[in-house]
Amino acid sequence: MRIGIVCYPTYGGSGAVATELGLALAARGHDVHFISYALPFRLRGFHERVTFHEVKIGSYPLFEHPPYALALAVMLHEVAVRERLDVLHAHYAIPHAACGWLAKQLIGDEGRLGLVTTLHGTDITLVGQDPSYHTITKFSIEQSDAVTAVSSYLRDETYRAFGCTACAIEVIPNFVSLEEFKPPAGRAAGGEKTLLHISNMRPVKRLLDVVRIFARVRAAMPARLVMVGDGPDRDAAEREVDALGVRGAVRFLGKVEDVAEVLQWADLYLLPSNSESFGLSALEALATGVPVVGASVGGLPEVVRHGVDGFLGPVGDADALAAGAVELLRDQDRWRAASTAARERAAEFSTELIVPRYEALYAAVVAG
Ligand code: GMT
Repeated sequence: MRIGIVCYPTYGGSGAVATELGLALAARGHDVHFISYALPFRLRGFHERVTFHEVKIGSYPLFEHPPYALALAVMLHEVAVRERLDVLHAHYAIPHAACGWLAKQLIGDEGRLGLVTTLHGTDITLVGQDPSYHTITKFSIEQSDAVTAVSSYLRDETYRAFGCTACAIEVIPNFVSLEEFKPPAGRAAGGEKTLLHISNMRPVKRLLDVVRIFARVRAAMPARLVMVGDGPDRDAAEREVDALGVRGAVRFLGKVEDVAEVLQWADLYLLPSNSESFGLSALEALATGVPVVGASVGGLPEVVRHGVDGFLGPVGDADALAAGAVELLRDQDRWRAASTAARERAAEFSTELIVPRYEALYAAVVAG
């Protein structure tokens, strides 16, 4: 098939999933066209069946905010016609699903383009519910030929918030490459424990809780914290590190290209977010054999099994989450069992199991 993928290129889960999906589809023989305003951050190297189309946003002195969505719709239309796309897959509803719908209108009788939309998280739980975007988000979900959500939680939340009872949303969970994300060959037992957090450091990630959980763990055992990524809450987290007197044990690495390698350092992954529709980074940690400590809300309990491959506790309760972390790290046998279970759990979300579900969906959309 000839598949267009429109996504955000920036550091974040939806762009990561879109890119890994496109690469996996290309490896399975499809022609894949990525369309965005910059190269998606996980799209590295050369791939024979992959093409990147950069959206140019024309400026004009009148525009305080150049209309990216219009430039994107025009580019989607151009690519769809020139490359004879069968399917356009929009990742993150705003504005991609609406732009896909516009591109379809521009195509008119020139051909048929199937529009698939994948809902990822804050496009539904936060941004999409903002009155400025609610109507267009609902409309573009209803107008898509197929809609997927990355967890049952997100599907149900979409029905609840948008009331689009007519739209059948299929849950296709995120996936992970078990070859790329794998436990290190040998892990030293005992000694200093490494706790890891990776994110785009927005308020939803609760970075202060990450630091607070770590400080409590460090009071119980030798430990260090590695923070990967960047974003608006990084400064506040840096200040909390100083306030709690743990500066010597914390490293902020900034954005890292190869998160699979960094995960191999970790003994525990921290994801105490207010809500994760799925928690892709948690799945990647599990695949690396790293148990996860996080909040028992949103879609995270569909990925991490409390008491099996991690610990899930109340949002904002740093004491409870830290106690869970200490319990896991203190007992080497318990940690080893959780690590083994984590890898087994991740195998249920392998690329080989999940990507064919997207292929089947595309085929159904093309068949009409
Ligand atoms: O929705 C967001 O906050 C951004 C989004 C992204 O584009 O980075 O992340 C979401 O999509 C990921 C991939 O499907 C999920 O793993 C994340 O849980 C989800 N983030 C949230 O729900 C906060």
